[in-house]
Amino acid sequence: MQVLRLLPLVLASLALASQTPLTAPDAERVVDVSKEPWTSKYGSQEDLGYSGPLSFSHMPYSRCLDDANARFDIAILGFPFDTTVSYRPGARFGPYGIRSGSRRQRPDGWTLAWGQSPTELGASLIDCGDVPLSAYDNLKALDQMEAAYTTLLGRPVASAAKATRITSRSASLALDGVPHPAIVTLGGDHTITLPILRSLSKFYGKVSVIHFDSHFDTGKSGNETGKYERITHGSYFTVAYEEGHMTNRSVHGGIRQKMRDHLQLRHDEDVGFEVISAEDIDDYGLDNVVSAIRARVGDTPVYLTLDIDVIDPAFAPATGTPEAGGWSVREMKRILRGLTGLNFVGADLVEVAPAYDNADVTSIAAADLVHDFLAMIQMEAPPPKHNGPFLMKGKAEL
Ligand SMILES: [Mn+2]
Repeated sequence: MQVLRLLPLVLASLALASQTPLTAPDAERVVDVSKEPWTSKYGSQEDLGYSGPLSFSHMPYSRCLDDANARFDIAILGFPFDTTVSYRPGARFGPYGIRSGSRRQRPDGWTLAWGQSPTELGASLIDCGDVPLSAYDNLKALDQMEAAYTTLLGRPVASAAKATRITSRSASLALDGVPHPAIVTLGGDHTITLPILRSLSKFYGKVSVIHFDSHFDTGKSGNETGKYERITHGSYFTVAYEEGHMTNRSVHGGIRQKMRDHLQLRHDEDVGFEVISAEDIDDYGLDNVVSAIRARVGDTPVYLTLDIDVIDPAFAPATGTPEAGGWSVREMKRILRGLTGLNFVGADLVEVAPAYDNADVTSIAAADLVHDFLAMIQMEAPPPKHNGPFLMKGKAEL
């Protein structure tokens, strides 16, 4: 008890001590890090796979909306939003989960499948953090997402227009003829794609959407519903099409949801989509699926959006509306490689809800797919097949 009575006195004297200014000579002391015990003996304070602040793949991190000096060609951006879901909530933790799943990745990670790493391809990469979104007012949150996305799209790029594929493509497609950064957004429930399309159309006009998902997401928005209810993670594409942000050359891949009736297909076509089902990969083969997607979007500006529920729940259980019978992660990765060289102006990965995960499998798969996005949107053409050890036999070097 005696000690407790003395505690306020001790705390007060500690506070006083911490307010005492450093003496001038110490404040001006020049520090040579290289001669200090840590650096001289062990080198730099490097992040390990399981340590460091949580940025995507240990990229440089900045709160870009606040930081006018942040310069980048490709930005990772988190939209922690999940208040328009129809089944299990939790995707507001998606950006955290995907970053967490990326801890063993680095942006210079080189793979046999790509024969490249995202950093080798030249674009300047940054993680711009998460946007603080209203969890109570969906219309406000949609406006916040559009404002944030438009802010970053309007920022000057880091590289000269002709220096990288990503900046030269952006300059050639943009309505103002100037290169704009590419943003890879981590969702969030799928409604986040609506404010993104609203923003992109200001810079590029109408875009075609490549949409990987087990669900159509082209539900009728319905005039009979209220202003909040009409925009959900199952209807946002209808709203985006009606508002004029999309071409009629979009395509779904991996669809397998149960429909109310076949008329849903007609409405899907009316809002600009062609359907590739989950089973088409067996009936037509993976290469034909890739060719069909490429032919569909052609040379239009392309936005890629991937709902993690396109992947079979065996590989990615942590999502809001799981559907059995999906593609494997390896199949999805192969399709993404096949799409390299299209006119990508941005991409997102959505609907990761880490609370339903087991041993981080969904987060790790999602982070790996985002790593693939970073190569896919930069390279000129798909990497050659079998760019692996079998072809290297008998070769002195790559
Ligand atoms: Mn879905």
